Amino acid sequence: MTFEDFDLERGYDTLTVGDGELVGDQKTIFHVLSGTTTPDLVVSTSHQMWLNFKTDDTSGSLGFKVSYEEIDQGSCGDPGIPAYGKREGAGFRHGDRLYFECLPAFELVGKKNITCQKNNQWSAKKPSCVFSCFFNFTTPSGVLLSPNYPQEYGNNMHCVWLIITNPESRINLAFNDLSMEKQFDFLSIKDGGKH
Ligand SMILES: [Ca+2]
Repeated sequence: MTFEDFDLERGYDTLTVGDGELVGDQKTIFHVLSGTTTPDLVVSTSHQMWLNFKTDDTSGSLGFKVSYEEIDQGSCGDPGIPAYGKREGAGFRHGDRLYFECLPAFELVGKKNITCQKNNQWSAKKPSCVFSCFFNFTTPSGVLLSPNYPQEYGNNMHCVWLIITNPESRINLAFNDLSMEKQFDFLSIKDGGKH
């Protein structure tokens, strides 16, 4: 079972996921999910799994999109590849290990490698790749993101990026998606490398 979109009213609306056939059985609960935090995937111990979605009397949210797929006994399932990252190792079976790396300008947050354990669960979540707050770009083209994009950026940050291209060239900067709190958060762009 993998989570594609997930946004429930934090603390009030919940999706509970459990193992086996006994809906609501406390002993079989894998996760009680709320807000926007999800596991990479959930793997059952047998051929049955249950979901219990509960909302309170006010305030909705975007909701969720979860998909499931039948997999072999002895597999931990495909945990996916982090956005802006790479993965090595192809097996998802007991004892198999996956190695992760992030693209240049991204920092890996979490575990660099994870192992498929006997209980059909990975030893950890796959890591995420977060855009660095300081980076010098020297390639002819590139993409800059606010740290955590497309999630919200953090508080009290001060990031500096420098773009250095071929001395005979100029630089064309295009904005694809910009959403910042007016007046309090700034993005300044300067020419010539002097701040
Ligand atoms: Ca609600």
